[in-house]
Amino acid sequence: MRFLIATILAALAQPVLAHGEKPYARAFDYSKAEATPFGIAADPATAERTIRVDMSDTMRFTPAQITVRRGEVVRFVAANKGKVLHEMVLGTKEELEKHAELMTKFPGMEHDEPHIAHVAPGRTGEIGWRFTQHGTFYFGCLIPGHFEAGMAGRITVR
Ligand SMILES: [Cu+2]
Repeated sequence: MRFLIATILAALAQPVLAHGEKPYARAFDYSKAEATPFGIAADPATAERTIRVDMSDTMRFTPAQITVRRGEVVRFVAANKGKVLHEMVLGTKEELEKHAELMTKFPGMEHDEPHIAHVAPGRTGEIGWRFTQHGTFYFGCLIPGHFEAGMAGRITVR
């Protein structure tokens, strides 16, 4: 009986851990979101605005220039139009550059954080975010080689 319960629990836990369309829908507790220099994770269900960003195997985001208002909750929907894995990672320029370098050294590195959407080919991923500071921020694809090939975009917070 104890074994059976453990098996059922393991089976139930599986979908929460798997990379999916909305990896944080169930797993991430937005009330525990931590502030970063580029803002804070926010429940995409409360977003005032949805911004769709396409990702392609030509190593480009479309659009690559986005303007948001400080304080608004934005729901990014990142659509992978290519045939390889892409991801949308929010950050400062310095942070993305540092992270891209790490990814090149450790390509198997996995990370599930609310400012990152890993998206399989043909799928979409979601990020809910509130930009808390005025300024210029960035997003990039940190799959090894992609950021270096120019797979990045800019977010202006007004
Ligand atoms: Cu990519």
